[in-house]
Amino acid sequence: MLVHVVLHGEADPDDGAEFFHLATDSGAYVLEFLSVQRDRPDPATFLGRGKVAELAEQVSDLSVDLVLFDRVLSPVQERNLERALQCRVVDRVGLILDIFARRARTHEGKLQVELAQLTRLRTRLIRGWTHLERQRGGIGLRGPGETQLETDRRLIGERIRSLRGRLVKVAAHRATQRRARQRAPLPTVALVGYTNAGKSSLFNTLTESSSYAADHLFATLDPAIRRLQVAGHEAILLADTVGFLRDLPTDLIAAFRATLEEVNQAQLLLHVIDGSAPDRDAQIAAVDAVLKEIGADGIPRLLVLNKVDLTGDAPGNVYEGSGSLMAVRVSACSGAGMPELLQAMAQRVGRSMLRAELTLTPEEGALRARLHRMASIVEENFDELGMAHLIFDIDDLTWRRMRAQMRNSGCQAIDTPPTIPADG
Ligand SMILES: Nc1nc2c(ncn2[C@@H]2O[C@H](COP(=O)(O)OP(=O)(O)O)[C@@H](O)[C@H]2O)c(=O)[nH]1
Ligand SMILES: [Mg+2]
Repeated sequence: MLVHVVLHGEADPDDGAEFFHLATDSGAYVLEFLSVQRDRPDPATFLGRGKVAELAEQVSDLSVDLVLFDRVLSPVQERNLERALQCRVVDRVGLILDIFARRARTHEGKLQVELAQLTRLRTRLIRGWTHLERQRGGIGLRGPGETQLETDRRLIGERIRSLRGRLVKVAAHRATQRRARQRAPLPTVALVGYTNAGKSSLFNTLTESSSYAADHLFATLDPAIRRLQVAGHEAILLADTVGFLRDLPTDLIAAFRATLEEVNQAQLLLHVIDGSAPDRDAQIAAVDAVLKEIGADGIPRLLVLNKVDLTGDAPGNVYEGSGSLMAVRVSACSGAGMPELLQAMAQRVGRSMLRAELTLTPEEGALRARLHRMASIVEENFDELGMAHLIFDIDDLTWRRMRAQMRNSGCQAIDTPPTIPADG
């Protein structure tokens, strides 16, 4: 059950649409969405007594597992509400942290999210809390913090101290990590933008519309990273990221930035914009400001104006007066504009591909393994002497490097016909 509270005299920019989106993004199955008007928050239960009783009845009638509040609740309010409703209650901060917990990929991001979860938990860990079974409604309990739920405050305090110490060290080593990241096997493109802009939808549509070759190397990657292939270009890794939010609670800002830390390793950012949002210019400015704060403002950016099916704009490229590409208009839902977007991405980051052939002796197993990792094998045959004949597509830069190494190490590999551009 979602409870959206509108306080008297406060603007309600979207009638709870963002909240609804966050809840479903986090995996909630929404049985009921309530919008409640109130003059001011009640210190004990946020809502008035009558309203709480009404909610309790609905919770029991609908067998609700979890009540999500689109507000920041104090520990006391949260506890009182849980008692009155006989059900877990998670506030806006808990919900956002849940999303961050699932999205944090870098070491620093995970540490920051865990720190934020535990700091909150410490103030909320009160005896009697366990009257609620913890398996009911997982939201707010997932992520690195969840294993700590049953431990006591002292242990949490120790863990928090240790996390802080580790974060200091991580920050000190960040420069080294950046260097290591530049050795990523494929160019990475990250989707950034306001929550609800359509990043995840675009992520799915793009990876489906490209000639995506499922392969084992990437099958084990994070579900928010996928490999995509544009004909004639080297594959690209596409990363979905956590969305930017309105009124992000201040104690979550560090966790939010750290969750986006991986954006810094991308070669290109696709800034996804909900072209139909009335406040889209404010959203664009907010995203730009955050990118600057996390030091990602130097990364090339391509604007993607999404939801053309709603705005009625024609899909495709939008050029500046000077003739350079400014944005691509698309619809993640209908797929309109995808070919243009894939092309624009590949042109900016994808290296061109070659088709090459090699014959390797049985002793050159290491090289063969390397080719299997770095190239996409088109054909492989072994003759009676154990010689492996390979035909493969590889990006031209990697191939030039490998050939130079092969030459230097006196490799026996025979390079049969000259390499030709691959047709993808
Ligand atoms: N009409 C329309 N709706 C879209 C489009 N792309 C995304 N949406 C909807 O916008 C909402 C947010 O999409 P999502 O991909 O989850 O946004 P994210 O928060 O940026 O990841 C969902 O309800 C989508 O169905 C589009 O091209 N057209
Ligand atoms: Mg998303």
